[in-house]
Amino acid sequence: MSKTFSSADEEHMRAALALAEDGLGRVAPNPSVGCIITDRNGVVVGRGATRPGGRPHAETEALAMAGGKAGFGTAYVTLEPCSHHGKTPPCCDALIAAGVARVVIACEDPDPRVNGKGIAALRAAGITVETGLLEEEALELNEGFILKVERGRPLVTLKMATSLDARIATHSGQSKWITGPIAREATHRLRAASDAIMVGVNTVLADDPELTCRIPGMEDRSPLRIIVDSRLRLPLTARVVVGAREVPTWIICAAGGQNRDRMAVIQQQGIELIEIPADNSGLPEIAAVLSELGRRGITRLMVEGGSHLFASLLRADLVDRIVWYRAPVIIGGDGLPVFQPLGVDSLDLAPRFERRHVEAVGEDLVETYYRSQR
Ligand code: AOF
Ligand code: ZN
Repeated sequence: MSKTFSSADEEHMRAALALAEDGLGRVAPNPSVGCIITDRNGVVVGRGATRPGGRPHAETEALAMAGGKAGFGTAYVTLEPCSHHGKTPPCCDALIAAGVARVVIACEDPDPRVNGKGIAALRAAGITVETGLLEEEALELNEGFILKVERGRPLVTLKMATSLDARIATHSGQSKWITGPIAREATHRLRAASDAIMVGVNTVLADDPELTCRIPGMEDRSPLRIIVDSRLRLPLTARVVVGAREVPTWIICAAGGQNRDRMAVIQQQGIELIEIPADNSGLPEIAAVLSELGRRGITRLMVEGGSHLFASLLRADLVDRIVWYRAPVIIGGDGLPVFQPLGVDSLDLAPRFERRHVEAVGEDLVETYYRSQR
């Protein structure tokens, strides 16, 4: 099916994608959608994006801004408009009522409540519907939402900052700072675009991180923090514990065998404790952890360390993306490696990634990798 879209169509869809991108990290469990509405003369009269928390939907926002000027116009949406009566009325009905003549959609909504029914409803109302404009970009933007719907787990992005030789600390444990300030700021931006940040307890013990977004003006965009702490070793003095009433914080521990008093004390700090059955090594089973996060509505998970958690995710083939900051410094083989052993016996079994992007950030380099098709 080849469709011809004009350069104006593409420009409007790009604008809609940019609106959607800004919502990443604050709309879960919903997808972040962008919508541009033009009037019958092709003049932009409405812009909208899914609001923080996931509602209202993008189309509602854009139609409200258009205020009656959408008649015979076009709506550009990054995701198929919804057709279900959820927590808000269907966006399809709103577009039909507003009298738009044409709807251009980047990609379909995999949510079984929608999944083609939105497109069908618009067409049944006599609206011209065209799909697939900038589809790849839209699929990439929605990957967290799509994975949650299709596999019941969030998009998993590993973020690491290492030396040139993939070390995260010296043999004495010194790790501050391997990469420079620009790379660190970029990390905070990535945090803002995530629904949750996850680390292993060893990372908290070693670095006592805050795991918040501290870019001036973006402090309210800190995501949920999750610490995998199988035996509840986290000290109550850790920054993530002390600040748990300001920034929501969950601890994931192994189910059963935990000290009940310790659990109660942790919960009293405002922390949500989640018990997950352990695997053979006594750690919460990682696939079950991700399923539980998906069930709780997380679509975009950023994992910031450490080397054990990275290795568990890689071993289970649950890594979708890697954002790797690399500093021009060499620590050597006695330093702490970014990955604990993976037990790779032959190269064809090693998890392989595709490089999508390389960029200089100050003195450092950031490389972005996507898991090859599996
Ligand atoms: C749209 N535009 O901006 C978004 C959509 O719980 P509800 O009622 O908010 O419905 C959530 C579902 O709506 C979600 O799973 C997805 O299918 C769709 N999200 N749809 O038309 C939007 N965010
Ligand atoms: Zn909707």
